[in-house]
Amino acid sequence: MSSYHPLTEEEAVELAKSVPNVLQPGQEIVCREIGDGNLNLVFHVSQPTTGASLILKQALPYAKVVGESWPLSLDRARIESEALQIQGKLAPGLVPTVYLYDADLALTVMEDLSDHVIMRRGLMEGGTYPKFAEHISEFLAQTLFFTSDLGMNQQDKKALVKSFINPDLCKITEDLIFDDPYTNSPNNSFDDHLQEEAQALWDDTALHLEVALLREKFLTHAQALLHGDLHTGSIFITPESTKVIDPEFAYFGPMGFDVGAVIGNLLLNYAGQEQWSPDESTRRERRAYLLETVRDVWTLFDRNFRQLWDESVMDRMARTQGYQHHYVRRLLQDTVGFAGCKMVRRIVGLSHVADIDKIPDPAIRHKAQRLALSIGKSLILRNRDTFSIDEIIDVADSAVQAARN
Ligand code: SR1
Ligand code: MG
Repeated sequence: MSSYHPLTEEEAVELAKSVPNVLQPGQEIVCREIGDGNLNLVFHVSQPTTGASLILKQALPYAKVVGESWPLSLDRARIESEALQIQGKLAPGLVPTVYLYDADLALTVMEDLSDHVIMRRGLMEGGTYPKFAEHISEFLAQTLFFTSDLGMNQQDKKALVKSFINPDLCKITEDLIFDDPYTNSPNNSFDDHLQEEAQALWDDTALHLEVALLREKFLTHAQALLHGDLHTGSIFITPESTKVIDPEFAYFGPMGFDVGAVIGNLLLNYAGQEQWSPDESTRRERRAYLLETVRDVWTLFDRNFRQLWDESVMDRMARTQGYQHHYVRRLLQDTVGFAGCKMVRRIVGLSHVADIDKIPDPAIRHKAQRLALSIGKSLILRNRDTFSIDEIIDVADSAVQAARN
């Protein structure tokens, strides 16, 4: 019989003590439940006298953000710990170290990253991260290339696809990102002042066609092992270090979904800059910095991915002249479409982002929301016609200009 139950802080301490070589015996231990996400319990266990600490993350059998009426499989804890281990091998130093996984308790014990900040918070506070684009593009290129049919044995890949079947978490994405925002769904949640913009989303059939095509890719295109929820709240950061956390949504899907998540979330912060920059000139600089980061993320990813392809591709047919060009172009187009979907869902869907929702003045918040929707919709509408990352920068720039006029 399973011994699963939600842990108390006292039990978390006992489990933490069982991890070899972290906490020292006989010293005071402090434990706090710090989970502020949508789904899990997170315990921070530390030892003030030695400075040692670790994190225990336990899956709950339902979505915490909604309650027990939304059951969720505990298997996501296995998926998360296995994904972290694969990503740790492919992108060393860019994910936390996993110390232990307990299947019965749906528990992963891992490295504490409290010396980092959550990137979403860091960006809202005006932080700059000169290594971010290099790190995240390496993470993306390594993890996506080497879990795809390009970079791994294709029969082994099929076995891996099987062990990353993640129906409950995929269903969240299928509904919250690719369905609810485009209809009057009870799951949606938005400020009253957005009623007109929401109605426009529900009525826009050209937009629906693009979202349906992107949704189809998410449902059917088992291209590589994705992180699956790579927003700026899933990234711990300092100016020197980047750590990707929380891959519980991992499954085999379209690569552009991960790349687009990063870009869409940078652009959500960009949309909120009237709040997060104190004056016009800082705002201009800040927006330029964010757009430069968007450009660098794609450009470095593109370079790394092509280099891995040239050096390590497993598939003879993938060496066919012109194929790489075609593949990477489709990957950019998917990235653009998924980035747009990620933006729209955070404005009208169930789960929002602090970059926008923490704007206290409703008029400034409304402007930020409209800007995010305008950029998001443009990205979705033009995804299949995009040939360069510069076009995305132009979309974001023009949306700001249009909002001024
Ligand atoms: C019910 S879960 C809502 C959202 O939280 C996660 O971080 C994912 O982004 C998901 O869509
Ligand atoms: Mg998460």
